[in-house]
Amino acid sequence: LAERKPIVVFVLGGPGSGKGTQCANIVQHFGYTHLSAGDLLRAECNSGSENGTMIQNMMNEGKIVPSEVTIELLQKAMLESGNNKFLIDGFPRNEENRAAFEAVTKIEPEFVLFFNCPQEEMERRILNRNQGREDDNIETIRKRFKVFEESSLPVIEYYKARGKVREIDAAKSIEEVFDALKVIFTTTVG
Ligand code: UP5
Ligand code: MG
Repeated sequence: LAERKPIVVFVLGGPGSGKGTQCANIVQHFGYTHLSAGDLLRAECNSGSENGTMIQNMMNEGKIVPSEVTIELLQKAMLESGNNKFLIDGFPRNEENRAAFEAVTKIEPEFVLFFNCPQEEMERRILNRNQGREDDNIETIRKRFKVFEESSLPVIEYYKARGKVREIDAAKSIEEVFDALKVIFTTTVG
């Protein structure tokens, strides 16, 4: 996979910050393939895989699934996509995810998008989403916020220290957020 020199952008931000919504916009305009780690894990559960129950239980608790599982799914999706430009949405979620992805794939992200959004707004959005996600209940939402603050923010700090983070004010409207993203994608990579 590394030999193909893929362009990888990590799309990070709290639960409900708008990662999936904006990745769909970026795909339309800039020809990336969108890989949501959460969506891949949900599909793995629904496929009846041997890990399905474990994944489901962890997601219902807002916990981070072991990185071997997630990285395997991401690598497979990248290879099968036939594309060489990827938005990896919602991964890496902790330091271990980050280090394992780098060690296994030898891929470093081009840059890292950080969707910064106040918690009250993210909570409102998730509670309004109504897509039947089992983790979209208030107890699990609170656990997801806690895991984000404790485990995922440090990953963003890691990349900030390396000058790789492009921060977005994700509290704005969908259109305004996409305008800001267009500037980043037209000035940073093709
Ligand atoms: N919306 C979007 N943008 C808006 C805007 N600017 N203004 C107003 N409304 C806006 O958006 C959420 C809702 O808000 C939608 O209704 C949208 O219309 C509206 P969405 O784009 O879906 O937000 P997103 O950031 O994608 O939220 P999501 O809930 O998917 O984020 P999470 O990070 O919580 O979920 P994910 O699927 O990535 O992970 C779920 C779980 O999987 C994790 O908790 C974890 O248990 C597990 N997981 C792992 O273990 N490992 C991984 O690597 C990844 C996931
Ligand atoms: Mg999402």
